[in-house]
Amino acid sequence: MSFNTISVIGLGYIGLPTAAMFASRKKNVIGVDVNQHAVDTINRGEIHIVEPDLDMIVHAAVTEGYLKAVTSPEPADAFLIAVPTPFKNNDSTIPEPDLSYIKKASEAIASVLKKGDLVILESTSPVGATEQMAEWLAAARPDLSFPQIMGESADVNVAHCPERVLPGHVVRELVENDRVIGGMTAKCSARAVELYKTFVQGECVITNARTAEMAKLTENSCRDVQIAFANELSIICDRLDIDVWELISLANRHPRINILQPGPGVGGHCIAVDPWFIVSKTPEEAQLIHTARKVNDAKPQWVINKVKLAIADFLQANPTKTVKDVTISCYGLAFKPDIDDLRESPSFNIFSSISQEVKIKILVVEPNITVLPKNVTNATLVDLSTAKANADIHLMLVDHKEFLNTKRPLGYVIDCKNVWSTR
Ligand code: SAJ
Repeated sequence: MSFNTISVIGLGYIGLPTAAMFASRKKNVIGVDVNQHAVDTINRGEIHIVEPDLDMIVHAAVTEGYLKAVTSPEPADAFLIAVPTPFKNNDSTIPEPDLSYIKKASEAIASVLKKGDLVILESTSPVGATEQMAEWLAAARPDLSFPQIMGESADVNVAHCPERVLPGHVVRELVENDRVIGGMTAKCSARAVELYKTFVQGECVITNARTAEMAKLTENSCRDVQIAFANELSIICDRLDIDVWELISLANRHPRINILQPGPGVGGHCIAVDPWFIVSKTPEEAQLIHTARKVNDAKPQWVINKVKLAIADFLQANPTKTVKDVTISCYGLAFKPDIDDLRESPSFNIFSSISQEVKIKILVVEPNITVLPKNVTNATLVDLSTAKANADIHLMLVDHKEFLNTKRPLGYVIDCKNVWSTR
């Protein structure tokens, strides 16, 4: 059975581009989001998130009548759930995933489900979440059968197909990346492949739902562990007076070594989050993954301590000055290069801690924003040359393209990204 109408629940960084790609292939797409502002913006043919090329695709899809946004689900042939899976707001030392958005989304679509529909969970989820979602659907619709009981003859098919696209490259990666398809049965997988083949040019590789869930968590945990290795090396090298960047480039000349780059910490909404979904499920077994999280989470404080040491050094060398006379320039606040996203950013957190803990003057250069967030009051957003000319301490946090190939400033330099080569 083909899919004439496709519904995407959650119109954020993943859901909206996915909805737009189906619509660009002339499928009728109903996007659902609880955020009225997002719904209104999309229905005007505009977008409420920053992602290259997405605005054109959404504009065309809405204008041609293939994409509309609504606040409550309507009947469709396939439903893709792309809602957030944040942490629970509790005091646990191991953050636990909060599946309440998935529960709400499944309960919302349950009322419009019919025999023959396909439900896909795209949200990054702990192992077992797809089976749990199928239970919630079954509880809400006892008149329909689901794969956990009826297997291949179920009325409704269910699969987990995790998204794997890189922010900033979503439109291209949605089409080109291979896709992991984890159906609860073989038929569920086959139908999910048929759906994604509407626009996916990469291979759709079939597995079961639990393995698909774990595959996504594994990819991001693998990157987290590798970055933790680089971050730990940077701290060891600092103690041993070795240039970590030179060290890594030498080691990477070995044909089987490929060490990633250290930085001020790991940010974003995925790599610093997903490993916890493994650790919270298997705390005894996930020792290395847990340690990597701790190493990466500790790196911002290490950088803050470096800044404090630089201030103490500066004051010792300039005994007539006090803390209030010291100026620091911070270069970059986003969670990674060439984006404007300051959320979950170690660089922003470092900047914010310095501004709260140490009463020095702060200049900030962040080429991707025009104003500092409203809650920041004791820092000034300036251009690169002003920051370089007017600070005693220079803290390079993000290797934005505007900073590359610029001259190292005079004064104390703490370079977390090897932009100004010599330490
Ligand atoms: N980082 C380093 N050193 C490095 C590479 C990255 O410190 O060598 C830092 C970045 O500065 C940033 C963080 O890691 O703070 C994460 O950045 P990223 O570019 O590695 O990844 P994300 O979070 O933008 O996207 C990841 C991707 N996953 C993998 O590369 C395995 C993407 O494919 C996923 O779809 C996405 O997570 C997601 O949605 O899960």
